[in-house]
Amino acid sequence: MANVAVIGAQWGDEGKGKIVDWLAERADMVVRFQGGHNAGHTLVIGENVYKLSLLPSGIVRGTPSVIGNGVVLDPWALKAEIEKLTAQGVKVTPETLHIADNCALILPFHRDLDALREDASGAGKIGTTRRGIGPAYEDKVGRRAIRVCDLAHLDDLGPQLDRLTAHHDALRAGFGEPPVDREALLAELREIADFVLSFAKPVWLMLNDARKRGRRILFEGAQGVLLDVDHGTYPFVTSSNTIAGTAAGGSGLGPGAVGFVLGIAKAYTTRVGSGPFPTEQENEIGERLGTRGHEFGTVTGRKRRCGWFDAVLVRQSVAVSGVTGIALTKLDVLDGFDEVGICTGYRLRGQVIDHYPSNAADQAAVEPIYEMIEGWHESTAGARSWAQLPAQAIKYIRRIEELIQCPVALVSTSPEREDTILVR
Ligand code: 2SA
Ligand code: MG
Repeated sequence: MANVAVIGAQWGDEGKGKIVDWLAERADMVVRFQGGHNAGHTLVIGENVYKLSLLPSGIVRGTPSVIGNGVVLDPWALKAEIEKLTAQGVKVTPETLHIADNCALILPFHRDLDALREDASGAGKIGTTRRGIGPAYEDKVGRRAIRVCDLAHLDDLGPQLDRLTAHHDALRAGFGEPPVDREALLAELREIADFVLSFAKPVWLMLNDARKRGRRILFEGAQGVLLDVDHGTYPFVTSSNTIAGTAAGGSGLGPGAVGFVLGIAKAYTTRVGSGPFPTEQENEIGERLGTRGHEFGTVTGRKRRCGWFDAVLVRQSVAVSGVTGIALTKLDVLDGFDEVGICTGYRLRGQVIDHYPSNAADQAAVEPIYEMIEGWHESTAGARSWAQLPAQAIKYIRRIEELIQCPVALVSTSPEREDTILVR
């Protein structure tokens, strides 16, 4: 089996957690390569539900798990998540968890800044998870970040800390906030340093070595392609590249390391946070999708916006992320609709277009063109074979494949791992 990268093909929450868990069994390692504890991956194993934000999903079953350099890491969130999992009976040890020593840290003032900006933005709000993700990436790219490896040298941070605090003090002053308390920050970091460092290493070495020995690596993407900082609905995006191309760079491997790219897409569309959403249904249809699909954020509990499947967007995700096959999830949520809609194109100021424009105003202005397909009244919940699917559901899947120009490789029909149909 080639290495697999699992990425979200929509706005996140496509059900990556379950698919990663399903694939983790066949992998020797699971690697997170971007994002931070803004992710929300839910795993249902028998009676137990595990909600992960930062840790790779492999951790629950004891598959060696890696947090790559492309991730921004909040040390306190890490500790809290490990403690929560430990209480659920999951063992997290330096043998099962490996953290890149060149990861940039999320610090308390990043979280503050994220919230201050969101609260001050009114209608221009991004709708972030308020975890400090954006500000932490800004400092990384601005060459001011404190990284995991620096935790071993807290007494020598001098000039780096000067640059970092000078930058934040100016920003904080703009919000009427006091300057960063350096001594308090250092004290907090000293307290948590050994805990984080116990998992830290140059994971690129470990991963390259694993590659040489033919170990199978599963790359676990977070969020989705439409939240990618370049390819997504900018500025309503997250602050990392979420496409499969990041799997290599975000973990310290060459581009050839990523073999099969599995894009996860819901059989309809959801979005949490602000920003354009052409197929959004602010009506009974959207309500019904949200209720049947339990569409609430894993991390923040926010209600997700819901709408019909947008084939234009998924086709674009397939292209920019190099998706080899799609896993279609939550098909059962569509059970019982008289008809289901698929967006096949857009109308923008009278012109028909077949892709999503880059400009934010154009993105907000497009009107979806729908193809309505007869629905099915049978239940698909828990179906485990193609033969158990109603004919109309199969028709729906085949039409999606045609429109997105990518085969559907898996269909998921419930949160349970076994309720998965392998199409080819
Ligand atoms: P941020 O916090 O800077 O990354 O927010 C920027 C945008 O990215 C969106 N975003 C997400 N969208 C869906 N799911 C995400 N993870 C959690 C989940 C979210 C939650 O799986 O449920 O619990 O609310 C996620 N993370 C970031 C975010 O909504 C902004 O639009
Ligand atoms: Mg999620």
